[in-house]
Amino acid sequence: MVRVRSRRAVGAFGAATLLVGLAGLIGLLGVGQAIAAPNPMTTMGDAAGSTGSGAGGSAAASTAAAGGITLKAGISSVASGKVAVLEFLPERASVAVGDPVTWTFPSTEPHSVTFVPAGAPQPRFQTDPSLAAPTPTTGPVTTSTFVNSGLLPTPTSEGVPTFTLTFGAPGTYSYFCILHPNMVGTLDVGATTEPQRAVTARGYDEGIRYVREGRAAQRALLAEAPVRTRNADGTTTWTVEMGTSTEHTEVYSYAPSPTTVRTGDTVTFVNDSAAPHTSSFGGKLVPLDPEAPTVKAPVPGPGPLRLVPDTYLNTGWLPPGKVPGAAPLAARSFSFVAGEPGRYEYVCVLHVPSGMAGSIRVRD
Ligand SMILES: [Cu+2]
Repeated sequence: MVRVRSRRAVGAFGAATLLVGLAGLIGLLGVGQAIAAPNPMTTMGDAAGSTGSGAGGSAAASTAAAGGITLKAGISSVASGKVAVLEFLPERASVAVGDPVTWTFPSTEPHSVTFVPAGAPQPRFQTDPSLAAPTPTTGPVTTSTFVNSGLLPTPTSEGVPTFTLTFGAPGTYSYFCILHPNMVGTLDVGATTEPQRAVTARGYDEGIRYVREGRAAQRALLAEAPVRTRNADGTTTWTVEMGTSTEHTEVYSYAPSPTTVRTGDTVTFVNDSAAPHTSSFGGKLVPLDPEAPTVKAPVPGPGPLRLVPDTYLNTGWLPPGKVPGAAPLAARSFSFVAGEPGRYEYVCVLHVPSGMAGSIRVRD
């Protein structure tokens, strides 16, 4: 399986305030309160991290009240310190034939819940963008059903979107996310539905483990000293990593970041992660749609580009490096030359909702 991790996300340009620590961790997972609450189901909608609860929350509650279970399709939050868990939580659960299974989509990163007929290949958003739209079912799911939630949340989603299915025949069903090949879940459909409390607790344990994994990778990345190379002309080239990846997470931090560079220095962004990223300068001039041609391609053209204030400058999508058959380093790198002094803010258009942003200060 090709382990390309691509991302598509649109959203408001959120403030990248980081609330690290245990409170952030619990806030991210949300399930701490869910476990403690008398009725876990009614709090599932609040277990949404930064996105808050909404219509989806009450939908999940009413669904669960009917005897089904509720799972999460990924978790992430700016409050978590820019770590996104790319897993279904819990990864495996049991449900009775006919009982509803509801997935909530509390992540700032979009995901899908997609079932294909047994033995059929898994389609990918990267090769079939039409999969972003849902393909609903007309009845209970069987092992020969194709059903796809589409990518959720969408750019216009309010609250926490949910997706509910029932199953018409016993069996072991595996499902996946069209964006994240590592994201695979299993449902054991049979005679009994396990208690929501057990499902929630297991999802919580898995989520905690994965967030810790991502946070450790993030700490290691942020602890690295700025990478610099002296050039023959006396300038310096600085290398900045665009995030990093672990088995279950993506970390949306630019690092190691030089605090200050001099006019004439070069800043080279390199993507060694498992997801595509951009470095896009220009503040309000940066388009919010990752799929826009002016986001996918370098603007105004191939690098190196000179940093100019109040100007849209864009690397285009730099492909991931931590995947089999990754693009060569040159194709995953993009350079800017520091222009006049000032502070230059940049974001990853794909991961703005996850707080992926940075800045470069240029002085003479
Ligand atoms: Cu990104």
